[in-house]
Amino acid sequence: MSDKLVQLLSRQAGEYVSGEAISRELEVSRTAVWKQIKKLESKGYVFEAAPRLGYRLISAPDKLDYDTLHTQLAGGRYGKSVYWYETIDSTQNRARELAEQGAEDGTLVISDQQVQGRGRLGRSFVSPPGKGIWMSLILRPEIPLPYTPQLTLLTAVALCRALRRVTELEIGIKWPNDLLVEGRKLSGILLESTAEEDRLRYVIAGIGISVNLEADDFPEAIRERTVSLRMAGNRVWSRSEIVHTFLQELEALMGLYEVQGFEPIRLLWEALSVSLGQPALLLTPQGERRGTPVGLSPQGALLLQEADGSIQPIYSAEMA
Ligand code: BTX
Repeated sequence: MSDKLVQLLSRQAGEYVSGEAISRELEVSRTAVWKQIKKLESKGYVFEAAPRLGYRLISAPDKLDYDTLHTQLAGGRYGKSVYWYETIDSTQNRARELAEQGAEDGTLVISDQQVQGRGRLGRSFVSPPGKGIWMSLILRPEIPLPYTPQLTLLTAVALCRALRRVTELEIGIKWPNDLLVEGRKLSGILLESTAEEDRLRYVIAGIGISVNLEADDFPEAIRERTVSLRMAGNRVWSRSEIVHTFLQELEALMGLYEVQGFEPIRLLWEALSVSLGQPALLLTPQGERRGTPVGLSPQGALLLQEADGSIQPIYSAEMA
């Protein structure tokens, strides 16, 4: 029935169709029509309902399926192998299993929905179906173990550049790895690495992007702090185009990093950061620190200028 309803409204190309006409054509009650509309909305369809006029279809959900990704990503360094799921606990878990089984550098695990999407420090990451990008990339970089945090910064730069390229929205990086638009969080990056005797075996770069979510897709507790590209740009975006553009940017930046080291990445990160020059409170494992972030060190630590004028490198912290 929901297919028939979509067909019927699509035939009218954005025009209103009355609830009565729909219920007549589909031979169901008007309450049943309303229930189907609600069900389709939860899958990413957007309708406008107006008293007396009925319903009209504004947009259909964006498709992110295996075939589209497989075709679009063939030929690149990242995403040569794609593992696509309709629903999964967390793409991080699946990517780790695949990495342990020897999956190659650049293997991409992506799911339309996650039921246990996770962030840092045990926080959860909201990952509803049909509207976001929830993916994990297996990386096997040949770098010394202490350089691993540089990859978080590199991933954030690649993602920020890709999202700006596709949407032309003013997206910035909040240290270390959140992407913000209009001061609200749009995307998070979670790098989990596995080492053996001081050698980096692999890194799982988990990336969550709230692409086409609506405000009420976010739980109330975080609604004020979060945003989607759809909310910021007032339109539905193609998720496969974003994945493709991000992987292209990542490939270019990783190439640069392998040849020239962290310096060019550091400069790009600083140019895209919204954290520099703003007084901040940092929660470090050693306690609270206040100051103004002024840049990144050559290794990738955040340089925090404290009240006495001294500049301290911060390697890991939460920015309040
Ligand atoms: P984080 O701990 O920095 O961010 C988690 C916080 O972000 C939450 O506490 C909440 O405030 C906010 N948040 C939750 N869901 C969303 C959302 N959909 N959009 C914007 N903000 C949100 C950041 O952790 C790292 C997140 C990585 C997520 C990816 S998704 C693919 C992969 N699989 C997986 O389980 N995690 C990663």
